Amino acid sequence: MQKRIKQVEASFLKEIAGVSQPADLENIRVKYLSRKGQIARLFSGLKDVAAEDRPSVGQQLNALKSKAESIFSERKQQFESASKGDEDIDLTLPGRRAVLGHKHPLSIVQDEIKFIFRGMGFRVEDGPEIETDYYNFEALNMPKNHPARDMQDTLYITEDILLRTHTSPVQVRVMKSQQPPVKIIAPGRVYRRDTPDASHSPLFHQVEGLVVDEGINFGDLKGVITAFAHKMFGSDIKVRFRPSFFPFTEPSAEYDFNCVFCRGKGCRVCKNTGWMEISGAGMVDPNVFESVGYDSEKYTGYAFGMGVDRIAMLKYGISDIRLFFENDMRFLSQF
Ligand code: 2NL
Repeated sequence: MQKRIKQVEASFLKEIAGVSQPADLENIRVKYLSRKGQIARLFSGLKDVAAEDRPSVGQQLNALKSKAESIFSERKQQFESASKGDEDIDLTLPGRRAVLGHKHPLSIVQDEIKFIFRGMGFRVEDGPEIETDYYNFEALNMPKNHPARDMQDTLYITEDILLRTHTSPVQVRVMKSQQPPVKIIAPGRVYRRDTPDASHSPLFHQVEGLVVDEGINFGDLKGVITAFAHKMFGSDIKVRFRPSFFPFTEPSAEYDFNCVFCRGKGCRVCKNTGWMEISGAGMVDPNVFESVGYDSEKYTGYAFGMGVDRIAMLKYGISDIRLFFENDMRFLSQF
């Protein structure tokens, strides 16, 4: 009897493992688990077992029966869940069109700026948005209590940790880690404590450029900024530089492009001047070179800034910077 139980169990397990379609499963159910199946027949044979062995053989039979039933229902469920999927899919339905996203207008413009400068041999660098006072101010010739720090309203995290107010700290980090020649741009988010209005946002985007080598001069700076203006807005756009002051450059300048709407003729947007202020630039102050460990007798360099948000506003004719940050799909889907 014991031997019969083992045989039935072994052949049940073998057959159920080999099942490949629901009909096979039904055959196995009939063969083993039905009222006249092999397991039921084993139970019928129990009466011929010696009385003293009957309880233990009965137990073995019960164990076989419940094991076979649970393996059977597990297999049955596997088949049902596999076939259910097919029944739910109507293969004649047209497919769903995937909704494709696209770049944010600021990313489009930032990528274009990067492309133009890469084409002139600049490498693109980035760095942390949370900075220390040292990298954001101190190394840029703005010691504590320097009046120039009032020019920027800074968002502080602690007395020494802040949200960068420009991407210059990226350039400071690059200069501290490598000797000239350096030819880089640093694009990214910057932060100022400003009340938002049509032309101010506490978060905006900047690209700064830095070139350091022997014999770099202001003419190189003018050439690069002019080439950028031509590639970005067209070769009829003129560029002019006006004297200015920044603690980190000497001499310093602010630079203007011809108004991109009237191309310099004068219109409402440029208040009939024909010019639009873009940003600032200059020759890197020797004090900055000293704080990063460059020989300021041997090397000279220029640096410049530009506002990505402002350039994007000019390119697309957008009059309110806040539109870039509201994530209104009616605005964003136009780009
Ligand atoms: C502006 C325009 C500017 C720089 C940024 C710079 C960076 C290093 C050294 C020297 Cl690491 N200068 N950047 C220079 C001139 C202007 O940004 O209007 N800033 C207030």
